[in-house]
Amino acid sequence: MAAAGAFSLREVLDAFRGCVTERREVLLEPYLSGWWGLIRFLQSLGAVFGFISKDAVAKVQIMERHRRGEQGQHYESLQSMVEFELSRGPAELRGRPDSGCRTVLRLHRALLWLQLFLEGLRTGHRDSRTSTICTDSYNASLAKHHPWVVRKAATLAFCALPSRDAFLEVMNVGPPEQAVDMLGEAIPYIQSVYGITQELFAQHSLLDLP
Ligand code: 1Q0
Repeated sequence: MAAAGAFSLREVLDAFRGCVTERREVLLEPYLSGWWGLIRFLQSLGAVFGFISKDAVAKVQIMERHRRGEQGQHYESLQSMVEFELSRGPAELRGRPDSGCRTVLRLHRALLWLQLFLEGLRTGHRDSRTSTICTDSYNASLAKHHPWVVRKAATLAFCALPSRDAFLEVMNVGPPEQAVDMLGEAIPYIQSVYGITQELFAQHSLLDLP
């Protein structure tokens, strides 16, 4: 168990593993708790990443407000959320900047970045540059949804990333080889959450919510 406040990939892994039920539903409680773990890690990387973690915190908080709100029972899983928000009509949904669907869509897109980034770390060489892995993953995923100024700021921030070995170390799961094994274990869970969400959102034409 990691010390209080410290990042441990194990906890993030457990959270994403706990997301998918036997009926292939994605539960929001572990989903958001996985996000909190990632955010804590991002915050520990320093102020350069502040604008990114701020945005992620704001989005997770929107989701927590939904879950605590009067309609909280509909925010148990992504499936129940989609069903509930769509039942109010697609026009209403598209007009809401704080809907669960558009908020999760942002996190969902970031999850693709994470998947690519972790895969890049896992398969990278000892001396691979994390900033390059990160930029490549970003360009292949989130970048196409971001305006120029965000892309510029993000790419600049990536230059401040620590080396691959330092990264593997802060994962808090032991020596680098063990960290690489743990990544191999974690990635399929993240992929599965990503895949189910992608299918759900595609099925309901929610992949382009403004
Ligand atoms: C490790 C380096 C972290 C790099 C994170 C890459 C993502 C870059 C994203 C740049 C976002 C800029 C802030 C604002 C964006 C919003 O405009 C945008 C759209 O929202 P909206 O409301 O304007 O439509 N928001 C997003 O796209 C959401 C972005 C959330 C990013 C959350 C990233 C969380 C990262 C956690 C670090 C995980 C590293 C794990 C490594 C573990 C192994 C040691």
